[in-house]
Amino acid sequence: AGAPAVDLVNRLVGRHLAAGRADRTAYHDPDLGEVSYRQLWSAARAYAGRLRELSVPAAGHAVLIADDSAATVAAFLGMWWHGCVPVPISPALTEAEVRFIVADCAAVLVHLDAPPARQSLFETLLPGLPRTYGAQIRATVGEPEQPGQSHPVAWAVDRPALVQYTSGSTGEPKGVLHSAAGIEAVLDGFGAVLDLRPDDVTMCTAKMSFGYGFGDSVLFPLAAGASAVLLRGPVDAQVVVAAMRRHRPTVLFSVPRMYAGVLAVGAEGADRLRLAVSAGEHLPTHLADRIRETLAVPLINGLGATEVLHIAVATPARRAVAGSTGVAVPAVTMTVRGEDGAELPPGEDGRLHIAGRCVALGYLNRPDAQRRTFAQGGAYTSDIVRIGPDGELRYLCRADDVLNIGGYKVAPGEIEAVVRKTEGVADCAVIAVADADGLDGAVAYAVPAEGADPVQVRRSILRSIRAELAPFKRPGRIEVLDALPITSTGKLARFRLRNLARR
Ligand code: 3SK
Repeated sequence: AGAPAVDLVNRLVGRHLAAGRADRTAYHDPDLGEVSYRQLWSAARAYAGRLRELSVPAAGHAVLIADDSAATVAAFLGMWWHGCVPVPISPALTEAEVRFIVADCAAVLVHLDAPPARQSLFETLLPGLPRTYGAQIRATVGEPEQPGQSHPVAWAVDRPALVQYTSGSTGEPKGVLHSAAGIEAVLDGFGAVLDLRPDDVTMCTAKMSFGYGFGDSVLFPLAAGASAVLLRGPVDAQVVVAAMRRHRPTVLFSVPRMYAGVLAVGAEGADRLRLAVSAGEHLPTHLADRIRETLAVPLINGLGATEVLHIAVATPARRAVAGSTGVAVPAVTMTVRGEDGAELPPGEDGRLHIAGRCVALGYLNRPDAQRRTFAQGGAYTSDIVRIGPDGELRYLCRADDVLNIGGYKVAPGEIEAVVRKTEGVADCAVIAVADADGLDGAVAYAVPAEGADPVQVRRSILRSIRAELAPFKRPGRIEVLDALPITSTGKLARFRLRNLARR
């Protein structure tokens, strides 16, 4: 007998129709308004029908370059219905990244629903592949069923059902292969911690093309039969507060940097909030206290990684321990391990290792990185941590050079490469520097070429990073120096740059 199978579309949507919840709102879509579970189901079914018409091979990878919308979710579901593997990527990625990912996963289809300027760029960038432009969400109440195959595909639990790309320390994105078992595991794991109800209205400030947003705007609210508010376009604190005022969510998912912004703007629209969730980057204790006090709700601080699909370690909502990142969520085992992979006792610093069904199947086409990360029966998350005598996890720092800017993981080398090739630049180094809230931001230090005007060089760098880096990868500060500090062995003295940045 083969591996057991799970019908993802029924698990997330179909069963709400069967349970008489078809007309409940699944999404508050920025363009369409309220979209019901019935409409979502019909749109997914019709989208799967379109994939069949296009002869898209089942089991192939289908890249979604799309902003958040109910139509994007219908496309995800339609892909699962048809049997192909969604590969969501951000429309803000550079041309080179998009081209790399489409080739790396050997995409059989591209779903394009990006802002107009990016849309036409991708049109010319990606010739030759079948493409779709958004699922049709119709007013289906009382309308005949849209065409499409009648039953969604059942996914063998051990085969890839989703690919999420993550930045590596070299800057080359790595495709993480998730199984249907992994999806079920996060629903039973962090999903159980969240305990969403059908009358919850969730809102997540991270887009669903990133792991955190995918879980918070697709998996958890749909599995619970709740409704989710979607934010289209660039998301900043003003946008979040305006959407909170309008929709008055009961559960807010965000990252520490955005919480700091929301508190600064004045957190209106929080009157129905019952829970706030923070993850993506380290949450400093004083910011956690301010969030709890200002929003007046319990706060979950979580630690997740793309390699384990979502949050694997979290603080229980009702018990705040200063400085803690919490304990393993249900069905996850967390251990701290040394360089040799051996488990370390409480109190010792080491690499965080997660075991459980949420651990991904591995990386696409990266056997070496896969061997390093997926080992000892689980996966390493790139965090250096310690388990305290109370059994709670304390986050210490990252295990690699990757920057974490507001939850986005960015390789410093990627920013350095863009700055270095700017006219008039001789050298560059990028480091993370903590701001007044204790949150990391990227600072780029550039050295002008001989004879180049430093003011001009700074302007040129700003132009290149705007042209070549996605907004979330852009350094917040650019400093021009005569030379980069080096150690006695001739290496870059990052600690001296850090001291400079603090002055
Ligand atoms: O922090 C992360 O990198 C992350 C990744 C996937 C899902 C959730 C989170 C918080």
